[in-house]
Amino acid sequence: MRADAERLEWIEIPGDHEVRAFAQAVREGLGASPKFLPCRFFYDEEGSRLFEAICELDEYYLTRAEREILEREAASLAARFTGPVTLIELGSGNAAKTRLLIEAFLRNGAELRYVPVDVCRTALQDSCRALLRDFPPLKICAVAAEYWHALKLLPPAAGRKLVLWLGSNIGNLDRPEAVRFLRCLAQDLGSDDRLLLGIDLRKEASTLERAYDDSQRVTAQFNRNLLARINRELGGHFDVSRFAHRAVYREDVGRIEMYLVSEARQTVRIDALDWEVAFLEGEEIHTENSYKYSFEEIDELADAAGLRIEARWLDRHSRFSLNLLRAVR
Ligand code: AVI
Repeated sequence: MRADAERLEWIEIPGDHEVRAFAQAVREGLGASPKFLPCRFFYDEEGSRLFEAICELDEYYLTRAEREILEREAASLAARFTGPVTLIELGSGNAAKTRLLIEAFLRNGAELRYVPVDVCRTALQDSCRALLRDFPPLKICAVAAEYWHALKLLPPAAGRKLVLWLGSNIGNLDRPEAVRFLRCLAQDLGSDDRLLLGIDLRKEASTLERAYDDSQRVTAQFNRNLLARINRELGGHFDVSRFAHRAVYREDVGRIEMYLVSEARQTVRIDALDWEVAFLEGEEIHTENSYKYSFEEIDELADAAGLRIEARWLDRHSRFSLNLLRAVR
């Protein structure tokens, strides 16, 4: 990375705040009834690697559908922007799909700065290294933080701003929180700035449940990694094989719910918390919600957040939507 040092700026909150936040979340979530763990803690190094593997799965159609839209629309999207552009991406991961947009902007001759935001430091470092190598004109300012912290850490944008929130990451926020977060984003959008929002659509339960409980069991491993992470970082003594993965679609609320289910009555010690957690046989830990949206729900979401939809694109099977929004002034 040294040779590219002048093209890379790095922003993060110093100290071990992420480990402390994890310890606090584990104490609170496993002490609650019913038990839960926040899904943002999926993404340590191993979790990010497993998520990348999920994105390659046939059953997990979201990534391919969004990629298909970006392949089709990247050039016309980039053409909407003139002058210098700052591309801010929330939850950038390996930035694989973002490359399509970066290429399109650079092809247009735009002076481009990329601001990836991700909670996983390693994923961020790896993606920055690869992007700097592959796109010599690109400047990057990386922000290692979770979403809410990141909003306070973002550098001032040069030129027009395009905020990317892809992959239906918004689906992991409860609907009211999604509105609150979008409202904060909208406040920082000038009249020439835009938000590109990838949102997964409501569909039949069988397709959704296959996407979140795949035949190769990668999602099961991704889910169990939360317990493995407790073992690694907090001195937990979980036998992860004694917890089953469960994913269910609840049509009434329009969300996939993921759980880890204790297969036996058991007690697990967590050294760093000096604490023993008891599980009944069949007791569940709720680990993730992944909300799906109808077109009406997307319109309502935008409205409630002070945003207007300027364009909406779908993949050819109408499974996934990419929405271009601007702030209402
Ligand atoms: C990152 N997020 C949008 C994924 C989703 O679809 O909710 C996380 C995921 N969980 C299980 N598979 C993928």
